[in-house]
Amino acid sequence: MSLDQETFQLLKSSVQRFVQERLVPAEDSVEEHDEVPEDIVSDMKELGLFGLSIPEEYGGIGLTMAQECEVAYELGHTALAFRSVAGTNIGIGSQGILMDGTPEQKSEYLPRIASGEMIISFALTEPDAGSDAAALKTRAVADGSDYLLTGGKRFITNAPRADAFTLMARTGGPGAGGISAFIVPAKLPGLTLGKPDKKMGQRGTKTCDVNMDEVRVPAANIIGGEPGKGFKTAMKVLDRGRLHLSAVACGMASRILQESIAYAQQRKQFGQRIGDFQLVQAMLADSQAELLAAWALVQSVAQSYDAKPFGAHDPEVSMQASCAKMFATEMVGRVADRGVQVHGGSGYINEYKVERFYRDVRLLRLYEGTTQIQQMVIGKQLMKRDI
Ligand code: COS
Repeated sequence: MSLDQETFQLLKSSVQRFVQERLVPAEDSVEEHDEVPEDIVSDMKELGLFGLSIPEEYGGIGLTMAQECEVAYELGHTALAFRSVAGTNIGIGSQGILMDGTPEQKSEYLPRIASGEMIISFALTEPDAGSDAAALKTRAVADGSDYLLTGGKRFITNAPRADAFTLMARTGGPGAGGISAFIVPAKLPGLTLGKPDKKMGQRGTKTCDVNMDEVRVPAANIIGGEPGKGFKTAMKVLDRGRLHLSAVACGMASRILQESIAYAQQRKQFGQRIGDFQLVQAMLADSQAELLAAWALVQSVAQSYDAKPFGAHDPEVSMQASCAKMFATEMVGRVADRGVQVHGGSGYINEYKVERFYRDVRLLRLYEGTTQIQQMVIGKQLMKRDI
């Protein structure tokens, strides 16, 4: 059950207000201290942001994908670290349980994830398995009614804050069919975290390695209760995540465009506003047109996503989600680059927001599948068409 339109519009305007009144003023503090303040995290929980995508029966808000994208677009209007705090609960951490979990797993975990009481991360990537996710090496060896997990995960978003992980490990032979998805509590003996990663941007976003040495996890924690299904669960989760990130990219492009227009309106050179020069207008115009195109694409793909049965794999929709991720994240890269250009020398100075947004958006083209992986997904699907 999704929210009715009127209630949804109220939620959307609360998020818009929250972004403008609470998050935007805290951007400099996040940049300086590399931390999202705890009182803001509490307010985000209160607003229901951690449970946007989780159905009401589990204590969430139960947005459709199209509605979730609209909220993600609003959250994209500020430093991306804020969204990231709730991002894995909304998306890649929780959705595997929601799509493929047993009724017991859903009722045990989803309410705590929806409220934000439990932070859940998604652990797929490893030092030798990034784009080639099916090559992951973390082993899960059966031992009575448990599995012993040994291996290392890399660049895991929210790992330093996580209470649990949706974690992919190999229970069977090589390739995708040998992978299972586990729910792994963070506080188990043998599970340790690496040092927080130092990143190019997105200060306040927390990532680190997760290392496991014979971590004992009950077999009952395999998502869906059946081994060998974890790769498909991960891919379905990523389809949804890719769409969510496309909406975030559009929101951030809109913010960068606003910053650029404001600068072009007040900065004077050669006796007039720089925005009155056609070469500056051309940059703004290109950004506006590309943003509109990307946002229309994201909304249309989100509707296709909502039209298929929840949790089912429709390769055409997966292909469309990859199109949205590729187009919107590449678009915001260009918009950020023009944003810096419109600001001239000031665009290279940290006190102007475009400098940090330029660094922040660079990650969007990398995580949850690089642009080249999206091209592969799209190309592979096109080659299956019977023309
Ligand atoms: N939903 C459900 N199932 C999917 C799927 C999807 N979106 N995509 C693929 N599958 C299934 C396939 O149907 C196939 O099942 P069968 O064996 O029953 O036919 C199985 O998964 C293996 O698929 P495929 O052969 O296409 O897997 P590949 O090893 O070629 O990998 C890519 C496909 C490259 C697309 C995948 O590894 C990928 O997305 N890599 C990027 C990982 C990523 O985004 N990492 C970021 C980490 S999270 S920040």
